Amino acid sequence: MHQQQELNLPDAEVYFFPQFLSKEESDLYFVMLMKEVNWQQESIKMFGRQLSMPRLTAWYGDKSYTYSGLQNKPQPWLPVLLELKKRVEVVSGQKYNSVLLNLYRSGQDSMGWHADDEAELGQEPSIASLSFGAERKFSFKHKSRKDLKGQSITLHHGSLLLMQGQTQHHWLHHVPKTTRTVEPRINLTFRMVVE
Ligand SMILES: O=C(O)CCC(=O)C(=O)O
Repeated sequence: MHQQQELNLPDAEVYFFPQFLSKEESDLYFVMLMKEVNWQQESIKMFGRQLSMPRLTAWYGDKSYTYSGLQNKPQPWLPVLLELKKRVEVVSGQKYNSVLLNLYRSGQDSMGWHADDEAELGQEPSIASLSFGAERKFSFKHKSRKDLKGQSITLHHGSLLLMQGQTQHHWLHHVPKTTRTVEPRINLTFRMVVE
């Protein structure tokens, strides 16, 4: 059995599996993902300017999906991604048909505050987030309740974070930049995109 912790966040359901994959398995997955994934440098329009996203991304799966204002045409599943999808589904008890991959090349790469609350993800999306490579801080803040303290956890090599229930309705999350020197990190978020 995987060791499981529930985060103490009101209006949310967040579970953390610190040792979802062993170090040896995670090392192998990291190398395969780095090599086999078709990493892209996407840009987003902000304040009338075209800006490079502060990370590389890739989208695989069965359905297209709008993310950060971009229409993502998925690439067909790679065997390594299907293998990881199956393993995550066993633990979460949920099914996924898509995965968004992020490659944080250094501490200067990041992900801004957002919620995965797009209509295509349904009412109570289950988001399964797998991490490989360098440790990075991952923080939550409530969308409306200023009386609630935010919370941060460290997502490390081989860990799994499961966000479900009302989490995306009430909470934002982000991966901040860091001035520490950090090695690359790969993150996979498995999702179920509905019509
Ligand atoms: O890199 C991470 O851990 C966060 C990824 C994320 O928030 C997302 O893909 O929506």
